[in-house]
Amino acid sequence: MVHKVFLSLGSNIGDRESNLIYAVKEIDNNIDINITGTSNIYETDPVGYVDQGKFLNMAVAAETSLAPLKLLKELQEVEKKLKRKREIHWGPRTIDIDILVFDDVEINLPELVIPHPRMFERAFVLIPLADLCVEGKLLSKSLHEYIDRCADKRGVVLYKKL
Ligand code: GSY
Repeated sequence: MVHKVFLSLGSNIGDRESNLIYAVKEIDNNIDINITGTSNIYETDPVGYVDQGKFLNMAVAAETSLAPLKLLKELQEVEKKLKRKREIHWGPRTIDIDILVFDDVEINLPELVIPHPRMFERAFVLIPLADLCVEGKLLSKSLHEYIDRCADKRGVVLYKKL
């Protein structure tokens, strides 16, 4: 069975754009994951721990035959390949890959919550995601209505059109 998923990617260490592109290629190289769309890349002010460099963020749409936890494991392997070091909780990272949406499934496990619990409060997630969604709609919600309410929306700037 093929599942439709949306992922969020972010990087604020090293060559941030190369980190994102490498991660997208690695994900697509997985025989069980097929990337069907990539958003533009945005430069974004850090949210949470703010004393760190700006992020580049993007979103991808993909199809996968993997179950949610198996998909999470494969994405964590990609993160490991990019030698992610997380010295500070919510601090700088080479790459962060989050599963935002998996079909219309709801999952509440200690290691995985879907839809991503904070996605509708974060413009750095929603603005790239809206690039991928017809009429900016996902899970019957208007992403632009949520973006309007996001405190971080002014900190999200188009960096590169893909
Ligand atoms: O949740 C992903 C990591 N992250 C980010 C991010 O990717 N972008 C921005 N702008 N702020 C962030 N804070 C955290 S934690």
